[in-house]
Amino acid sequence: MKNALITGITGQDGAYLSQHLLKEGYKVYGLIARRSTDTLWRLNYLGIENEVELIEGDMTDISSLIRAIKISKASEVYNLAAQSFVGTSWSQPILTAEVTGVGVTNILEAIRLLDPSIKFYQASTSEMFGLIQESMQSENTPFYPRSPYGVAKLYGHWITVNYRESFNIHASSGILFNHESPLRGIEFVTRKVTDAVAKIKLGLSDELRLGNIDAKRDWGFAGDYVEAMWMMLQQDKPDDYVIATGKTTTVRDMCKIAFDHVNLNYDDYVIIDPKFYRPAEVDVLLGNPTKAKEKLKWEPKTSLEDLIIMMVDADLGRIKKQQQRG
Ligand code: NAP
Ligand code: G4F
Repeated sequence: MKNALITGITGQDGAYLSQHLLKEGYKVYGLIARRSTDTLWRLNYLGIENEVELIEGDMTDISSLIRAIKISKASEVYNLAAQSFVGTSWSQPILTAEVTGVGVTNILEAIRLLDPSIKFYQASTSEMFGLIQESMQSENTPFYPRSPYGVAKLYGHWITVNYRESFNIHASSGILFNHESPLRGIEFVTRKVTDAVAKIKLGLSDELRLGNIDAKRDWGFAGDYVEAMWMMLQQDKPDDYVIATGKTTTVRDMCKIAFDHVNLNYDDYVIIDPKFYRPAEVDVLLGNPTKAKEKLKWEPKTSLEDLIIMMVDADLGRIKKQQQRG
């Protein structure tokens, strides 16, 4: 049996990746940061809370990472932990740099010191393309990050490449475009929309305040994307891969899908609120997943329509359950 350690196990991707690795027969360990509130709701939602082993630690504390690698005896480490919300990266740029950027060096150093044969996955991002330099972004497109988050992730990406080249570590960087699910944090735009649509449909709200709805994203389903992470670590050689659908859609059209699903007109409820504009915007992202298709044999399986409908239905179900509980 193989052992895996996931940092960020309590996040959206951490939950789906745990589920996938358990299905593949792994013993799954997760790094859990100390919080005053419960962060296990996603593992709970998937019914796997008791199937994973949690080890306390923080990306900014290398001693805790060394301890987690020692306890887990992991042969694969998936580094998903991050301050991952772009908006927050302008209000907490130093924290974002320390967790999302330097945190990657902390875990790579822990691997280098303890056992450089451990395979490593870094959760890189399409945010690194930012002000896009090519209409469709591939592994060869130059980067131009537009937020403190994007800058921190670019550091994480390059330190991963550097440890691969310097120390021969099997370290791969997945450049994942936006991926969503019913487990997405409520602050991200898809989930903010699907949650609001459910509340409006059930008479609990009558408006949805958004920022730049002309922004375009290449959205896929998180459940499909975590499979690509695992596939990268099963390759003979480490490498970098773009994971995307190859389609881009405006926030406006994504809203339409969500409202249409419950027979409402988005125009009657959406209010543009400059409060949600960003100091610098990533206007459009569109990924070219050809390399992943050819080398990993990975393909996205879920359409944006199916994804948004899945999310609206999950939010409707969740709210109805809460109402029943009183
Ligand atoms: P997420 O839901 O925000 O999860 C982030 C995870 O990181 C949570 O488990 C969080 O723990 C943990 N974390 C935050 N600060 C930490 C710290 N100091 N020490 C230890 N753990 C810490 O993010 P996600 O959507 O699953 O994304 C997973 C990774 O992929 C992130 O690195 C993200 O930046 C990257 N990424 C995401 C997307 C996307 O579209 N989802 C696209 C490209 C790349 P708590 O639960 O305790 O807060
Ligand atoms: O859902 P978002 O907050 O995601 P964003 O900024 O693209 O970042 C996500 O995807 C990245 C991959 O490219 C990840 F690396 C990152 O960790 C995160 O998961 O915003 C999407 C778009 C933006 O253009 C934003 O300006 O939606 C626009 N938007 C418009 N109104 C809004 C809102 N975004 C949010 N969060 N809230 C709004 O009210």
